[in-house]
Amino acid sequence: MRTYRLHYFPESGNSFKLALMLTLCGASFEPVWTDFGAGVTRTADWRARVNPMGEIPVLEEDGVRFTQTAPILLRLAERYGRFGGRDEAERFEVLRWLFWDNQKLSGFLAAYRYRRAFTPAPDPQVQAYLRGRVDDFLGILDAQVRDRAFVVGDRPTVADLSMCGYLAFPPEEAGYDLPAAYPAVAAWLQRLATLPGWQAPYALLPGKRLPRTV
Ligand SMILES: N[C@@H](CCC(=O)N[C@@H](CS)C(=O)NCC(=O)O)C(=O)O
Repeated sequence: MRTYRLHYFPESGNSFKLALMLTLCGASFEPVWTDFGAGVTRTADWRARVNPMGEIPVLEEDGVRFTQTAPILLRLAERYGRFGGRDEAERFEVLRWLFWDNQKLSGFLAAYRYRRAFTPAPDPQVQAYLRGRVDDFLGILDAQVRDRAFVVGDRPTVADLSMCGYLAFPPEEAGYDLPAAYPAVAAWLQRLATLPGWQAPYALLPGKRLPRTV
């Protein structure tokens, strides 16, 4: 049996993506809480020892470290035969949405939510810019899941697990009323939450939390 250690902090949606995938695949992991708020991931020591990219999450599989959630999710999909695409066309779609999510939805939503909920006095101009981008991306996701159960059709894939990473947290953190503004996204999240083994972010990512500003 493989052993996993996940370096994370509880507010990290990127960490949630991996914790959720492992859990849905029936794999357990040792949570390695990391003091992101104190700037540990910015230190030369942490970067030399854990991740030269200076990012959380880091997943250790049998002592080998891996970073970047998209390729890790794809690797786990292959390893467990779960949540991958069924054929070439689906695999292309999974990749397409994973790239989009990393650059767009998760990328901007993570920055917007972190400043909104965990940063004292964020710059309102920066927030307005980020919110405008997130609004656009949520509209794109809403259209995608309006007439299909999951992002790539009738079955959940790692594209869904990636894209829900920052949307599964308590709504007051990002400040979106999804059922009102993006009803298809809200319904899609509810479908994901019925997957056997699903757990909410703070249930999967325990430990000391950052002080919330909203
Ligand atoms: N594309 C990366 C994003 C990872 C990421 O941005 N992690 C955040 C925390 S959730 C981080 O460590 N940010 C530090 C920074 O941007 O300097 C992934 O999928 O793993």
